[in-house]
Amino acid sequence: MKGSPVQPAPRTPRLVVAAPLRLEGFAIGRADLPPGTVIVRTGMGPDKAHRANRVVRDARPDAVAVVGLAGGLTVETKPGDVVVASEVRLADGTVTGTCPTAPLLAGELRRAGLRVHVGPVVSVAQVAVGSARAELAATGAIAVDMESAALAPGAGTRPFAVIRVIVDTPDQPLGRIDLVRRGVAGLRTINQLGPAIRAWVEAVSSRRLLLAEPRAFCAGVERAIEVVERALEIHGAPVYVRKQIVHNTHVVADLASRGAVFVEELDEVPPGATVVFSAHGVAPAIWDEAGERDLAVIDATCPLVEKVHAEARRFTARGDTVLLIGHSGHEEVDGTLGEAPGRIQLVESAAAVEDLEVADPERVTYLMQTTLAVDEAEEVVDALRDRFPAVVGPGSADICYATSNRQNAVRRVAAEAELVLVVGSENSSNSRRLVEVSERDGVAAHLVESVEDVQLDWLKGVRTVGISAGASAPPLLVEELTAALSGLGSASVSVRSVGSESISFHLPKEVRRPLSERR
Ligand code: 0K2
Ligand code: SF4
Repeated sequence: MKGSPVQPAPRTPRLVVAAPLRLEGFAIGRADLPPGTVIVRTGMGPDKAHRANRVVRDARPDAVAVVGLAGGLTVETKPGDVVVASEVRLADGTVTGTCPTAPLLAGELRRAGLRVHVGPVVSVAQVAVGSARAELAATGAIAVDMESAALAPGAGTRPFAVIRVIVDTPDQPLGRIDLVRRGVAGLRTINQLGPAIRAWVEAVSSRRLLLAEPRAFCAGVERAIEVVERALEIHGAPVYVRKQIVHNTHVVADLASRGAVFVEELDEVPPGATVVFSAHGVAPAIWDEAGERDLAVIDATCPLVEKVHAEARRFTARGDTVLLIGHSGHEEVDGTLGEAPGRIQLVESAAAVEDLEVADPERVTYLMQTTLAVDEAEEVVDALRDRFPAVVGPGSADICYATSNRQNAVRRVAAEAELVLVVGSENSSNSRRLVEVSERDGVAAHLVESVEDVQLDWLKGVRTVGISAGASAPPLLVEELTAALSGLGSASVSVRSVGSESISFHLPKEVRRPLSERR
């Protein structure tokens, strides 16, 4: 009987767990680890760990994890917390191994309900207490053990992880009674690490990573961020910003750490203060309110959003029925609708077109939110044309260059990938559209704020991953994601480009010359 050849089931990568102490080995051995896992008890201290590397290598691992207890070095690391090493170092600062997948493991462990820290782990030859701990902490290490740095070379180029459970800290040293109580609690926590380690191992594979180009920051977002940065430089902190300057939690947290104060409404801004309006634009009523409160406004509205506002003013002024294709409740939509309250109707879908009531079907104009999915918006326009043959509008030109370019690029990678990851925040319209267009092209796709949001089971059996980022997502987050995925096995990273972008926008006059350039 003819038939396609039977493919052998993919082999689960072989994990070797190095556990220094017998009790640590026992605790992780009872965890839910992948079948075939080899546990090597290395013995305590760097010399024994170093000798154990031969046993680790002889087990022919596809991935190596060091699991055990450790001491915390920072005030944030509490007994019972889990530390996932970003790198392992000797006391003299020599880095013996890096762990690029640490944020992936940390995310998995946090979702399992554990308190997790990611950072350098330093390995010492003798138990460090008192001032020795303080000196180690001053190097930036967050935990101390005696074996991990010596075990890193045993992993070679294979995926390598170090997961340690904290039993003592500088302000909570181990007394005799604590030793037993915290030791037992720590071993119980080690026992809970199994599912995350299993997911990590099952995600180990060689992979192709395809970067969609363009991706991440657009010109309007770069401008908006620079407006806040320059306002801080010129006026000093605090500078108030109405709403999130762009819809990205990392951008907002970074600017907040530098003195920007984000408010929902203008009544939270002290009279006479400086306030920045976000990239998404505001209704004229907000400008009026700012005037009444004597606020100094710096407008970071993207010029391409402002273009749609101008169209709204022009078309309503000439008496057209204006239809705005967009998503209810989005700030940009609120701003555009506010140009002519009650005279612009929102249309959210093709299905909603039949319910529209217009005064004169011969005088209907439509506009669009700048961050819609091009294919969905075209469906709405087709429905409008069917119902109102005389309708006029911008085609899909209100959807900005950055939105449509990122959609074209993500479709390009989706055509080759089994999984698409889009970096962006949940409330970012354009980022969410990138996920949706990928899904409509038949590919599994997920929106992630950062590496830690990537669930390792998404990667199981996946050999080609497409990566993009919304217009409000910092490029650095894409680099971090690519680095973490590359740590799961040999990876080839290549770009799939649909063209480059060279657009930039002038800054508002209020911030064109920052303080540092003034005499
Ligand atoms: O995509 P959204 O409109 O939700 O906004 P962000 O994620 O902030 O992206 C920047 C676009 C701002 C205006 O179009
Ligand atoms: Fe401007 Fe488009 Fe960027 Fe929005 S996504 S800020 S409209 S360039």
